[in-house]
Amino acid sequence: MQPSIGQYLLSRLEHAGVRHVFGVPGDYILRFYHLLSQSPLQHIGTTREDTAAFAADGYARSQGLGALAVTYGVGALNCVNAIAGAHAESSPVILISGAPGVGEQKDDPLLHHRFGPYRFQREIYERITCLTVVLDDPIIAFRQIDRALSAAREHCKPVYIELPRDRIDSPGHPIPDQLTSAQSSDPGSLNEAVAETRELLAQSRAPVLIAGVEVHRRGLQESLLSLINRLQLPVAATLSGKSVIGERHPRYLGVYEGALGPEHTRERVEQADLLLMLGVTLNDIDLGIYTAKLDPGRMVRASSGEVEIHHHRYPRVLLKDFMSALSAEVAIHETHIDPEQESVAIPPTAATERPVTIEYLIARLNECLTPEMQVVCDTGDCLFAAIDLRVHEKGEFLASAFYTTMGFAVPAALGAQVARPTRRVLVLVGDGAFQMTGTELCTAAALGLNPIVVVFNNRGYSTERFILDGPFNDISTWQFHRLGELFGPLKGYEADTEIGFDQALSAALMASCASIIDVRLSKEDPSPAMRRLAERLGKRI
Ligand SMILES: Cc1ncc(C[n+]2csc(CCOP(=O)(O)OP(=O)(O)O)c2C)c(N)n1
Ligand SMILES: [Mg+2]
Repeated sequence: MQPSIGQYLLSRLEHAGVRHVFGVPGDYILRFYHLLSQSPLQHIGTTREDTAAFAADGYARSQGLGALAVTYGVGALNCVNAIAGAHAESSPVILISGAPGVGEQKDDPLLHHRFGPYRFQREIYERITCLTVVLDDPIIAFRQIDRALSAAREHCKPVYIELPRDRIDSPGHPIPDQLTSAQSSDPGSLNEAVAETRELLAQSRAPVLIAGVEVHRRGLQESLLSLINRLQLPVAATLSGKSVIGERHPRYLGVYEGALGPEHTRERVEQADLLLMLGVTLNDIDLGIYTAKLDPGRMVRASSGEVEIHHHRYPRVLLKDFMSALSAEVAIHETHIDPEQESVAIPPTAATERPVTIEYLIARLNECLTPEMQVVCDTGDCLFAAIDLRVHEKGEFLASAFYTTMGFAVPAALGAQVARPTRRVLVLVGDGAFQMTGTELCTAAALGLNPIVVVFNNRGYSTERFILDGPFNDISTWQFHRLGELFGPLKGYEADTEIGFDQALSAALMASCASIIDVRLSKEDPSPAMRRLAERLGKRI
C-alpha cells in the first residue's frame, strides 16, 4: 500500500537525518502529530511556535536540517520572525504548517485562524523561504516533498510545506526522481579563479584569510583547516562566522569586525597585502558598522557561487570547489610561515570580592570552556562580549549574529542540545532577551538536558541605552535564580561579585541538571565592542 502524504513526509525527514520535530499542535495539524507519534521521530513540544522555529534553527545549524510542525495562522504566523532569521542566516529549517482541508476551503468559508484569503500564508512565506509548497494534490505531493527537502539542503535556507488536513492521510503517488541535479561549478571559471588566486598568493608577503559564516553552513570546516595547514595562513573569522575554525588554533587571529573588534586582529587584517575571504557575507555587523577597511584591490572573495578578485568576477564557482581546488593546487609558500604564535593566551584570573564585570565573566568562561561545550549566544551585549570568548576546536558558537533577533539563544540551545545531547551547552543571554523566550528553559529542564544559562543582567536594554537612553529601556525585574520553582529540575544562582560568579559557575558545571546564573552587572559596564558600537550607532540615529 502507498504511504500517505503525511507518512511520506515523515519518512523523508527521517531519511534526511531529522530525528526530532519541534512545535505546538492545533486542529489543522493534529492528524500529522498523530502520525508523528507513531513514527520513529520524536516530537519536542515547546511553549510557543517561534521558540520551536528557533529550536529547529539551532538543530539545523548543529546537524544539517531541522523541522517544526505548527497549526495554520496562529501557529505559522507566530514563526515569521524566527523563519526570517533562518533565511537571513542561511539555516535549513523545514516549516510544516497544517491548513484547512482542500474540501473545507471550497466555498471560501470563514474558518477559525483565517486572517485573509487562504493563499496569504503561503504568500508571506514565499518572501522568507527558498521554496513553498502546498500539498493539495496527491499526484505530485511526494515530488513536492522531495523538492522541498533538497532545496533546503542545497540552498541552506528554510522551506515552507503546507499540509491541508484532508490530505494528510491521502495516499500519494511515487514519481520517478526528476530532481534537477545539484548546482555545480563551471570548470573553466573555477580553473581561472584558482590560477589567479595562486598567483596572487605566491606574490603576497603578508596574506590573511578571513573565514565567514558560509563555511559553517556549507559544512566546509575540515576543508578550511586543510587549506590553512597547507597555506600556513593566519586566519580571522567574522562575527557571524565565529568558531568556523577552533578559536584556540595556533594560526587564529580572532574576530575581525573593523573598529569594533579586537585591535590586534584589526591591525593584522588591515595591514595584509592580500585578503583571502572565504564564505564571508558583507553585512553591517560583520563589517563593524562599516568601520572595516577592506580594500577590494587586495581582495579575493569566494562566496554565493562566485569568486571576486579585485574588481572582476568569476561566475559559477562554488565555495567548496574553490576551496578544495586551491588546497590541492597551491604550493606551500615559505613567506607565509609566521613564527609568531597567533593565538592569544588566556591568563588565569584570580577572583576577588569586587563587583563582577563583563570582562571578568568572559575571562572566567574562557578558562572553563572545554572541547565538549558549545556556546549559544543571544543578541545584546553578550554577543559583543563573546567576541573575546575562545571556543575550542570541536566546539561551536551559534548566534543570530547578523539578523540579530533577541530571543534566539535559549530555544536554539534547546535545539542544538537535542541534536547533540553529548555536548554541554553554555547559553549567554541578556535579561531582556531572556524575558522574551527564556520560558523554553522549562522544556530543556523537563527533557533532562543540562544547559548552563548565564544571564547578563544589567536591568534593561543596555544595547539601546548606550545608543539612546530613556525610560523605554527599563524592564521589569525578574528573580531569574528562582525559576527552578516554576520550571522543574533547574538550579538557580545569583552572582554580584567575582567570587560569587566563580562559585555559581563551578556549581553549575558540577550539576547534572540545567542551571541558570543571574549575573548582576552594572548598567555602566559595557563590553569594549559595545562601547565602540554605541559610539557609531549613536552618531547615526
Ligand atoms: C526581537 C527583537 N526586538 C528588539 C530588538 C532591538 N534590540 C537589540 S538589543 C536590545 C536590548 C537587549 O536587551 P538585553 O537582552 O537585556 O541585552 P543588553 O543589551 O542589556 O545586554 C534590543 C531591544 C532586537 N534585536 N530583537
Ligand atoms: Mg539587559
